[in-house]
Amino acid sequence: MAINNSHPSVKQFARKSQLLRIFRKLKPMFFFLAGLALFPQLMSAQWNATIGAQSQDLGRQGLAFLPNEIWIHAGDSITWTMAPAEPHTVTFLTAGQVIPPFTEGCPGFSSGSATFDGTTCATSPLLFQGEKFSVVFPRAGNFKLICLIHRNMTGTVHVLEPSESLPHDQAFYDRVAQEQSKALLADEHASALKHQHPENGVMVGNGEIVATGGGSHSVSVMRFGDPEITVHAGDTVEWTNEDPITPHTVTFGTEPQDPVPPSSNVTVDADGARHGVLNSPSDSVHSGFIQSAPQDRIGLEQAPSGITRFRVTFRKPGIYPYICALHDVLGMKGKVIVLP
Ligand SMILES: [Cu+2]
Repeated sequence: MAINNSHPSVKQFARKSQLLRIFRKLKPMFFFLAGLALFPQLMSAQWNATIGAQSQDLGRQGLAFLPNEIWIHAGDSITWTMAPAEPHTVTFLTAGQVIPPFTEGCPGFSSGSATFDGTTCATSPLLFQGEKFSVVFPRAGNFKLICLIHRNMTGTVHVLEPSESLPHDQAFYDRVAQEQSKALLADEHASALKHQHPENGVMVGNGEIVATGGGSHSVSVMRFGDPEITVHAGDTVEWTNEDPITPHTVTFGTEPQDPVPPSSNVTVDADGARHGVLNSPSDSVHSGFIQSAPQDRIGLEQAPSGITRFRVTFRKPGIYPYICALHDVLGMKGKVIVLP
């Protein structure tokens, strides 16, 4: 029997199966749209950023959020991944909040992830190499990002309404992060560790602050300028921290529990520098934090001058190894050879 295509039931069947085919093709799209209507967070994007950069020998540390400015939509999240051996935090404080010590959090810590909408602070604990921390931003606003242990390590997250268009994509941020990291680690000035020093003078680190549109970051050289210096018994060696931000210590012998104050055998010279005396390579003396003063701001009380200098007088010949108690894990170590 010949099939008559013009027969109404055959026509209907053909139309039906055509509709079914279209529906089958569109089914994934249909469920996707239905899903978006029911669960709007499905539409939210996940962004990635890096914390810190370092040279191969770990001596040069970029203390930075890379990139340090990101535009996202409300509902999106950002995951930060730790690149360097130097620890950092990812911290969002509320407007005007006093910056708390990193040991207390803001107060407390979120582990792994947090939500921040500007009303309640959120901070990671100290993050170490390879660790990640994610923050969800449910509400629009411009939020400052800081690290609780490094001054001048700041950034901004611009959270826009979903109706606004975003200026950049993830590939752009990856590129910016890479460029900023390269620039920090290649910084010429920070490598000039041996300039303008008196005899028996050792530079204790060096660094530079770099400002961008979203905040600032810095590079610190975690090294003693002359890691090995030779003097004579009775001489005094002088260490000076020329980093604009990072504190260091000069520590001979036993490392103290609290690295901030100097050991009890340290006195203060007339010019404000700290001073210790060593009679034997087995003796201990600890400078405490030597660090530049924080930046002043008009309208606020001025900060006292920083204590940036430590002197040690060596009475007896011998080999005196020392470390920076904060950065010895990065290789910040030195030695004073005292000849008769
Ligand atoms: Cu140090």
